[in-house]
Amino acid sequence: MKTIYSDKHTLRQVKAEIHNGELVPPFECKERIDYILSELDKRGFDKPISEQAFNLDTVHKVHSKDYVSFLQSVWQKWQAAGHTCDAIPNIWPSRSMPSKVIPSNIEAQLGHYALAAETAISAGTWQAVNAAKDVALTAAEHIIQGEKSAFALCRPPGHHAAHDQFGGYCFLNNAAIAAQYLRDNGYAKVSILDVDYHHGNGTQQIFYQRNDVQTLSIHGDPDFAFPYFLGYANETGENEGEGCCFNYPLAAGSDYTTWGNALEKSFEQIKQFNAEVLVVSLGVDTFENDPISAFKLKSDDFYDYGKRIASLGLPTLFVMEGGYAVEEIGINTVNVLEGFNSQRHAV
Ligand code: OKP
Ligand code: ZN
Repeated sequence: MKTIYSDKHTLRQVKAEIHNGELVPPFECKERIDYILSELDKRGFDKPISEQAFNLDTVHKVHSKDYVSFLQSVWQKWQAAGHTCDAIPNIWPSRSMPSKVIPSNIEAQLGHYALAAETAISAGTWQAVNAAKDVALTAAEHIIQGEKSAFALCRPPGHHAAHDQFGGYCFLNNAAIAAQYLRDNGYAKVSILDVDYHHGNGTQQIFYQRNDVQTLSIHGDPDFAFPYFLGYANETGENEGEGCCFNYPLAAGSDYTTWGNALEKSFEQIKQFNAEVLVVSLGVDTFENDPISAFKLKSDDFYDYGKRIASLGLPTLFVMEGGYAVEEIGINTVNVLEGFNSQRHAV
């Protein structure tokens, strides 16, 4: 399996995130990628391939143009307003003032386009975000050219990014953009399986009214886990998309037996949908020692579910999402890929 990777991810380095009422070093840090690269190398995976540059056509099919221009220009506007530190949203159009007007003030714009406050924006953020989308598209192109699998080592992650909102460390929805590109290049039906600990709210929202892309997410029950306001089991899709969305919220402390049962249920739906290609939003924050999550998966479990995903027999694009136990992120991520490969070679 080929890995696609961009060193431009290092251009995104923010000072802090708001966590439990204080500013802490960001969990979503550049070192995450170093551990994954070194583990891939250690286990004999091919040297990562650099991303090709893509224009914004596919991006504009899943995100609004005004949102994308905001991402491109927010740092300059923030600086022009006289600020030198990272930009952090802090006020929202909310239930008591539900304005759809976008004020010209940059602090107000941050609130309009943000869904949460933990995600700061720094000087190189757009460059890193844009490169992550190129990584996802380059990997999708490999699938289109006939590769049976590919690994898009994206950073920052994407699955919380909605049609016109950022948050949860995400700006452009890399998996959604890849899925759209697959749709536009010969694949009639795409399933996106999100195994990150957190609900893939952005991916769900983007495809909620569509029947060509099925979304499935296994995650901490939003009653107690971020992003709290989406990801319940009774969200099933709308209009044309009715019946194309599946959520598997699980209790805090869930282990691999419980998690694996949800995985099997998701497989039944993927088969019933007749997916032609699978995009996996691969977050390894389901790991027992993840600092911000509450599931109990062990490192060996990642290898096992990689095998199980391969048993679907679909062309599969893995897109990196979360995972914050930094020293184990490489082992857990590569376990999934190696498990997948082992099954593929067996059949
Ligand atoms: C991004 B991805 C904990 C709040 C959690 C944001 C989590 C973003 C996760 N106090 N804050 O899905 O791994
Ligand atoms: Zn996550």
